[in-house]
Amino acid sequence: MRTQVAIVGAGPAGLLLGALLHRAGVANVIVEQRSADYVLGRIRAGVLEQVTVDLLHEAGVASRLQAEGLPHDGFELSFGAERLRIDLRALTGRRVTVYGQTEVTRDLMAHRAAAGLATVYEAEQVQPQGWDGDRPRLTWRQGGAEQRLDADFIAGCDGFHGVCRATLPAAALRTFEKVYPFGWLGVLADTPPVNHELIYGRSERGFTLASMRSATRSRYYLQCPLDDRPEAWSDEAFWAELARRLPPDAAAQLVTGASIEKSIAPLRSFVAEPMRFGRLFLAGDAAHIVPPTGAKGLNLAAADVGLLARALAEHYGGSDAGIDHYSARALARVWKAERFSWWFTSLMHRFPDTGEFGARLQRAEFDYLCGSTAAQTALAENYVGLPLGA
Ligand code: RFL
Ligand code: PHB
Repeated sequence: MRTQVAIVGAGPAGLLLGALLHRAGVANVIVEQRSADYVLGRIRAGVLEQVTVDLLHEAGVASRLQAEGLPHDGFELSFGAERLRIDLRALTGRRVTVYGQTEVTRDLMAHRAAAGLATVYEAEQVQPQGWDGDRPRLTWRQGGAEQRLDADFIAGCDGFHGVCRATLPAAALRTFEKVYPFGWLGVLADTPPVNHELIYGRSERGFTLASMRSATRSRYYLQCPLDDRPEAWSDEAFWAELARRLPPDAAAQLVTGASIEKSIAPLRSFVAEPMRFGRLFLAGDAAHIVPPTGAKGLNLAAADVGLLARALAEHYGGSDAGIDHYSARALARVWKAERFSWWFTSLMHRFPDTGEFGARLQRAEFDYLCGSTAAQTALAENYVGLPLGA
């Protein structure tokens, strides 16, 4: 088999890259190690920046998003019982859209199938090869047979645990990492959300986030110890703990019900530099991870592939400037999102090691936000997302 761009991974980064390249007339094949149902079963992001929504429009995959996505003009922070609304629209003129990663992925998969584009699922032992020369290719095993895809370029969109970054020689790569001493326990339930906008809450008992997927489906998170297990939490225990961490007037609105998903995610900041190695490019979680507090992970993945699709289309139009600048351009924006996600995580969580001094600094930061339009604007402009060229 031969194509122009071989994409590893059918998560949001790989699927959106495939759709954008197809729009630009660049042939591509996606090779994914899991089944489509497995990919759709992962409950992850919920908030899309305008840059991401614009890229989905550009790819021709935004009709359901436009009909069903919930535009949000603001969100709330709470510190104990105190609440502060961040008015995104008034502070930045922009908004975010609440639409689940599962739905984005489903729309991209349907679009890909309708366009007749090749996606190989359940590929075993995927290996990128020849990326440092001029004959890149992917090999994998399927049904006991060795398969091979020759390409001009390989796009590593295979997430944090993927094979592309792992294949690179250690000397070619610099990595930066911060692991946080807690995780997020998430619950999805078919109950109306506690508030019409998201609430990011700091309480004495730890962080909580009240989010949603629709007017009838809520998504909640609780900061939890790293060694906690979802099976250790009954639904009743989860709802009781959530009610203790939400501001009391929001907790009074809580509607409980059976959970339809419960999982724990560790929190990590990670960047690998550079994001290009000869004819191999990294994009999305394959190159960087942010803690979910700023809702930046999926949005960064979309921004990366927006830049990469443009760069590859330019290559086939005769200019290599885009692919030569891809890594530096993407990383400049990635580091700003890393900073913001780290800052927002640091403000809102209980840290076991910073004691009362750390807690007082968090309190002072919250008070500063309450009293300063400048501080609120800085938060809001990062939350709605920096422009693609930032
Ligand atoms: P993905 O989604 O991990 O997809 C990578 C794909 O590659 C496949 N793969 C391989 N395929 C072939 N060969 C191999 N050797 C392979 N190894 C792996 C995998 O099976 C998979 O299908 O990465 P991608 O596409 O870069 O997308 C990144 C996003 O998924 C991620 O950043 C977000 O989910 C992060 N995130 C959030 N981001 C936001 O923008 N807003 C949010 O509100 C938000 N909330 C979250 C989140 C992540 C969370 N968790 C669980 C980590 C909330 C949570 C709880
Ligand atoms: C979610 O709805 O899953 C969600 C929303 C905002 C975040 C993280 C996750 O910051």
